[in-house]
Amino acid sequence: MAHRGRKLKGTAGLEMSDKHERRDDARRIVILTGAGISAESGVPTFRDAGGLWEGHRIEEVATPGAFLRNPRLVHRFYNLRRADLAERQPNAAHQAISRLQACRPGRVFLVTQNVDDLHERGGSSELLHMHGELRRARCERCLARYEWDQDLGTDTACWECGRTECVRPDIVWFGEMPYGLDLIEQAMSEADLFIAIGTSGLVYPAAGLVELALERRIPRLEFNLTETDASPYFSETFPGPATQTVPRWVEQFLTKDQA
Ligand code: BJW
Repeated sequence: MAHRGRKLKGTAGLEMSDKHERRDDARRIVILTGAGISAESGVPTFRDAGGLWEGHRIEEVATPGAFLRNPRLVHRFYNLRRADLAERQPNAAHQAISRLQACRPGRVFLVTQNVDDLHERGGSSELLHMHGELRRARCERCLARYEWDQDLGTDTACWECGRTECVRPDIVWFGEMPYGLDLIEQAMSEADLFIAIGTSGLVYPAAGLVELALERRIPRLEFNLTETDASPYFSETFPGPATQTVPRWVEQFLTKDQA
């Protein structure tokens, strides 16, 4: 997945090339979600509030270097977010996606950058957490990964090898390889439609998926509160809160699909 190299100028050029894109009904859909889909459930996004947590930039707490320098700070960041999850409920956008998946079994590949579990609790059983999950831990020493619902600390013993000072949240930090890139590339190579919901399109390789879709000339839909830097790469942007735009689109899509 190439990093975005050049910015497309306006949408006029895209309209021209879109004429040649396939317009038949989408059979295989890839949906990429980001923090915006969980915003209306009360989970803060990364960049909307200045990207700060207690005065720290996200890059200061979400890197392997930060964990080496200050593991207590990093554990606190994730412990608070893990505990907060219990207060959050999936919203209408999570539920609309699971309805779409239920109506088109095996044909909607859902990949989320989010580390919350709101898609699962919204009814999606098939999805890929490319940036890991808050409710999982992993051991830096024996590389075991497992479900973990409790606070983590430097004294937490690994479930597998029993050692301490090596258990960390199972989260993909800056500079680390996201999970499931081979599956994502495979799904993108078969997709007829690409949809991005609630993501700023700033973090790679997720941000590069729309470019893959553009190369394959498949339709690309963006759902976001506003236009983003990535909007020129999409065929269509649906502005507004995801809890309104996504269920409306899913209903229309399924109605057309069943007609
Ligand atoms: C709504 C809404 C509503 C709000 N309705 N919408 C220089 C150039 C290019 C790349 C790099 C570079 N230097 C380094 C890199 C690579 C780096 C990167 O991309 N950095 C950028 C910052 C430049 N990437 C990596 O390091 C990744 N690994 C990697 O590249 O490995 C090597 C590799 C090489 C080749 C191929 C493959 C791999 C790893 C990235 C890990 C990201 N980790 C984080 C934190 C960990 C998780 C956590 O703590 O929770 O993941 S960063 C953070 O950003 C988090 C998110 O998943 C991710 C994306 O953010 P997201 O979801 O888009 O949220 P926001 O807040 O940015 O946007 C929210 C959007 O919602 C906004 O647009 C709102 O408008 C919208 N919204 N309410 C609809 N109601």
